[in-house]
Amino acid sequence: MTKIELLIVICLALFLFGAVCNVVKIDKLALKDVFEKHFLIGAALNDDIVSGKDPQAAEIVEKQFNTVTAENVMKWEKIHPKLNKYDFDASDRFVDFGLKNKMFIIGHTLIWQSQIPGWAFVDSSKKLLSRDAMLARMRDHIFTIVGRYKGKVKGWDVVNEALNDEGEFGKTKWLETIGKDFVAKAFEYAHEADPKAELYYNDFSLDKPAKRDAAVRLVKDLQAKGLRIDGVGIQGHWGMDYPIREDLDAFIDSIGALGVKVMVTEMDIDILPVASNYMGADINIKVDLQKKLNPYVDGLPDEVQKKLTDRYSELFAQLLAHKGKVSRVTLWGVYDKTSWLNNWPVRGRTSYPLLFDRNYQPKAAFYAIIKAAEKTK
Ligand code: 9MR
Repeated sequence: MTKIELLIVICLALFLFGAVCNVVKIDKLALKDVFEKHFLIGAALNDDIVSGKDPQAAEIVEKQFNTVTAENVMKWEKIHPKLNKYDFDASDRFVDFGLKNKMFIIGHTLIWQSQIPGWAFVDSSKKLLSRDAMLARMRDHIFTIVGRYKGKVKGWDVVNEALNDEGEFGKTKWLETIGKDFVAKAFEYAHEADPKAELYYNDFSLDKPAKRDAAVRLVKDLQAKGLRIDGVGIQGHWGMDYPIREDLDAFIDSIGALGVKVMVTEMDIDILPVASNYMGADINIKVDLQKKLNPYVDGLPDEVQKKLTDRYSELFAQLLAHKGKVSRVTLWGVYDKTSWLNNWPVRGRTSYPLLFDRNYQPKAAFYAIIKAAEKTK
């Protein structure tokens, strides 16, 4: 063997060794370790994951995440289906899963106008409850649930989606029965029920200036009343060109300046065509419309996958650049197949919004956000 040949063999061996090391390293990568110095990282869990029906998803969660949120099982209609009946089977499973894995457990959500049965707001003759009666019902709900998981659930989305895009309180039964201080009352009761639990306000579109300013006012109002509020969650149901960079920066800065935590609580990125752009389309092109709205049933073309990957990378780089201000990022689901976005705003689509694909494999976006973290000193 000549010297040159020997050199080539050595280089080749080194290259192969490097590649093998890389594969092993990648297999060992866990998001919770990669992001440890930056923020908690987690996912919303459905009941199949915690009940053992979806063990592959559970394995991903156990390996990758250090915080979990209940996707549905703690919502009023599930946990408190009838006036004098609470159902804790699924929520207990969720909390036990989080405790077993030593995770930061988030309860979602105590007060929301959706996924709540109509009886919650009326008396036995179907008359809207008085303010006092509604407050009593709210207190009972909060005390029963927060009390049960005292010391176990570390943070609560106390109020969800109370504001509208104009920066006013949305017209809800909570507002109608109690008045504007329903938010303050919910925080007051939650704190009484578990004085150590962190308490959050959670909403979508908080990057929009009017809604952001309303959230700032809401936090200041609670603080002025001497109530505990630990953080604001921007849900993070984002798209390829939404939110715009400046607005997200402004949201993080303005909430951060109030001395409370900023969290991305329900992150996913929708790359499917925006359904509302097709509203009012000619009825004759209905079949065509199905195809247009659901174009990737057989998988994502490479160039679309790349766009999604770049978008994840860009958004994580932006969150990381706020050094220490963002305390948690939670993905709204574990893998694409079970994302709510397969059925919203159009039912039965094949969507690709998360970091793991339909076969439980990490996507390019998974590696891209790891790179983004590695680039952040
Ligand atoms: O992901 C949840 C989905 O399974 C439910 O059907 C839906 C019902 O409203 O709620 C979804 O989660 C929502 C969350 O609780 C609050 N923010 C918006 C989320 C997506 O709709």
